[in-house]
Amino acid sequence: MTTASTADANASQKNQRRQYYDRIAKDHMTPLWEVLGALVPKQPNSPALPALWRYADLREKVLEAGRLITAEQAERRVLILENPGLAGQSAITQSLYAGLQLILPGEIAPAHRHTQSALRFVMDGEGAYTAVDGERTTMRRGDFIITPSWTFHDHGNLGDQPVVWLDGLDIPVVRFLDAGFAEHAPSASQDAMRPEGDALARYGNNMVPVDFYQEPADPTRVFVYPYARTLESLNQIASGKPDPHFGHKLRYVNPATGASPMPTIGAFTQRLPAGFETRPYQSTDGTVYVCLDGEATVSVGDKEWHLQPDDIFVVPSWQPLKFLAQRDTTLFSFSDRPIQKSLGLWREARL
Ligand code: 1HN
Repeated sequence: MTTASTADANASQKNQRRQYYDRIAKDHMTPLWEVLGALVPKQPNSPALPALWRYADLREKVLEAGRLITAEQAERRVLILENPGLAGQSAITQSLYAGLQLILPGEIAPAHRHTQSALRFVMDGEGAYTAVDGERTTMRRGDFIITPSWTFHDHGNLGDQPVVWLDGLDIPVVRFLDAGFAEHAPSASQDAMRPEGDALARYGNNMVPVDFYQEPADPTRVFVYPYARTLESLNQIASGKPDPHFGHKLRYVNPATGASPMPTIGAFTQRLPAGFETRPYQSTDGTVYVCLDGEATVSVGDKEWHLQPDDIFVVPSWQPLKFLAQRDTTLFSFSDRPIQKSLGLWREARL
């Protein structure tokens, strides 16, 4: 056959296939062979993009929301941090949602519960509290607070400053599974059933009540991990030799089981000593980071940023990650690692 007739034959075959696809589409069928490579990629190829939010630049815009809508009107006054590769999906990674929540002095965010699990990471201001299933905790910068699935929670600000924290939720996971339920509590503020600090004293001090035995997948009763305690650990271990990929990195656990505090979201704290450069690292759990303290250069895939305190950035699945710390730098991070681990899907590459 001549080249011209081969081209004709190819064009005709393409045309026949296209017509065939159009016909079977009416029966809600579609050919696998056109999409197989995309369905089963050789390695993760997330549509989520590396992205950075500089809180110092965004703070005024967050506070502006406080003049446009009350916490009561909004139910939760939050600016969603939406991944630029996932526009319209209210997601920062394929599995996780993140947002900046503002609560002004005197305001309350009314009590409700939902099947979505949530974490709070306190960033700005003092005087707010979160109540989880009848116990309040005062929110301080760097505190990691959780509201496990189906626990009632409300927030309030008893102080004289705006308070802002980062919310992290497993909203996209629950949406994907069509397993979302929610309800309001009978009253806007939960009555205190236990004094502040009760859960931490009972479950968070290397002891548990004598008759308490927990199922491995149950969330922890410790719902606040105070930054003061995290700092004690980081400061103590920082004199040791840093891991080449992580520096000094710890994962938050349910102290009764050693598992992640919640079954869908894992959280981590990390110290990079001044002058330390990490080896490149990849993992399948797309991860949201907050720079709490210090100064570092981070590269995520083809992006590079100079990190300052309060910067938030996202590392999508399998994007190479590398840090160079100019000063002692403290990072908080969270991801869907516990889901991937429990399904046998989690992978990492230490380069
Ligand atoms: C929620 O309950 C909170 O309780 C924050 O503070 C953000 C985003 C979507 C759905 C529920 C909160 C939320 C949320």
